[in-house]
Amino acid sequence: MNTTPFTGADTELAELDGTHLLRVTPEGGDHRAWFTANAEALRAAMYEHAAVMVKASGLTEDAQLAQIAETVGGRTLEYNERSTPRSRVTGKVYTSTEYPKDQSIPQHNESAYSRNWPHNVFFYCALAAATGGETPVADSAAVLEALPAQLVRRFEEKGVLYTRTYRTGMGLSWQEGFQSDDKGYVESYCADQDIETEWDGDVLRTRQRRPAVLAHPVTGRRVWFNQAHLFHVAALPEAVREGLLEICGEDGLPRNAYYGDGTPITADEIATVLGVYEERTLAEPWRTGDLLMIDNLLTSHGRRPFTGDRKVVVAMTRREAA
Ligand SMILES: O=C(O)CCC(=O)C(=O)O
Repeated sequence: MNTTPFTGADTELAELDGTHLLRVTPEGGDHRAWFTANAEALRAAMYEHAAVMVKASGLTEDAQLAQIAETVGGRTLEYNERSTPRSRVTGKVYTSTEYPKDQSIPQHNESAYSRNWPHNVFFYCALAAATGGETPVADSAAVLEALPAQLVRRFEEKGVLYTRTYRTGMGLSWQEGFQSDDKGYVESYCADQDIETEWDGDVLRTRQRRPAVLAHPVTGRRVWFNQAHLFHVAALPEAVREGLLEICGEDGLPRNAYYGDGTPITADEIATVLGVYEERTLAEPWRTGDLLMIDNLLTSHGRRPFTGDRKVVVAMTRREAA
């Protein structure tokens, strides 16, 4: 693919086992004019390298992230069909996942369990942590290539079955997951998205089958694109897993993953997937003012633990015609 050149910026490529991150440092001046002039170059760089970090982006307000995301990525999305806690900051700009600072967030492609996954995700670092808190990336095509062929074949043939139990006080409630208090709306959304539902009073169980591997609509690259390793009960720390299984039973876990035909994915298979991600993960330190933009199909992202205060906000986009 031909890379469109940037104007008014220095670029530098970081690479690790097939994962790329292009650092772009604008020369300064009017940041909106720079993003507008370089929108095509940024899109081309995301197709080529999957992840682009604009250092010292010139953004000073959270709301500006939505403007940049629209200029570069297209229509900004609401965070619907949620799987993690996030809060709206302003408009369609949200906090990144609000997990305790001493925990990592494993690599994942945003909303891969949903049909409405974003094409691009834009992260703006409004405040860098004292230590840690990187948002690592791992190339989804490199991950696919590195996984054992038999495992990929099984996942590709069967797909992934995501199961969820929404209840208040353990994981997300259905009201938070679907951003509505209206059971009728949730029913029609789920029917429309091929999500099976089962109500038990105010507890909602859902099941949805989704592919494990996709082809990128523009580059054609085949990518590992699922959240089986995030949803699977084996991904939880042992004490949490044992506790949850005792309280909820396997059928009532806040979330879990199986092969698409309902057969179990083993803990060893999940460990293999997590190991392959780990080896291909590139973590660029944040400085306040940096902006990371990713192609959500071509790369996963996660979060490293951190100390001190940290604020990273997110905007997600979809291109109309892809
Ligand atoms: O806070 C971050 O850097 C990213 C968190 C994350 O993985 C997410 O919000 O999906």
